[in-house]
Amino acid sequence: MKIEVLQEDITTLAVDAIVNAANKTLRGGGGVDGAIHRAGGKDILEECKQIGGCETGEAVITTAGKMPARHIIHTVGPIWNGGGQDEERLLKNCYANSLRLAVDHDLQTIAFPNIGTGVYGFPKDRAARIAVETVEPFINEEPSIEKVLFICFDQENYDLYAELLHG
Ligand code: AR6
Repeated sequence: MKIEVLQEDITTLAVDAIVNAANKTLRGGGGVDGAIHRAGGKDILEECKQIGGCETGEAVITTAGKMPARHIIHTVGPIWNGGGQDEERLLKNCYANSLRLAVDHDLQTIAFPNIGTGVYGFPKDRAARIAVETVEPFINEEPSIEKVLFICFDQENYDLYAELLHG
């Protein structure tokens, strides 16, 4: 299986890239973004400042500072506003653009958090379905990606992903 579901702190993983659920400013924040900047140290913020910012659904890459991962792919999820503002397509773009960036940088193992499902309020069941339905076909057609880890911090997300992937 190229996909695994784990209940972990994403900052502890020794993978080629961990994905950050950032905001458009790339200046850090709460949730997983805060945890990543705390664990990785201040060099990450410096790199983010150089990049400048990131649009919703897009992705950018930095090093991972003091964390065991090699890189951080920062992507910006949509703020959930009822579903009528293209939120689903934008969340799909987060997963697809992060994977494209990973391929462009020859990264083979990637860990995703549950983008959008915390502060940004995206319904967890819909977000999990979008994540799996975007990542699965992408990596089936992209042999350079060896492993994708879905890192579920809370039990509800873990159960949703386990059900989607293992029934
Ligand atoms: N490891 C893995 N997952 C985590 C961790 C962790 N250490 N900490 C939290 N999560 P959120 P969003 C989960 O709010 O909804 C920030 O302020 C968390 O349980 O981090 O995309 C940014 O700067 C949830 O399931 O991201 C933005 O302003 C998931 O990560 C805004 O929040 C995503 O929750 C982005 O909001």
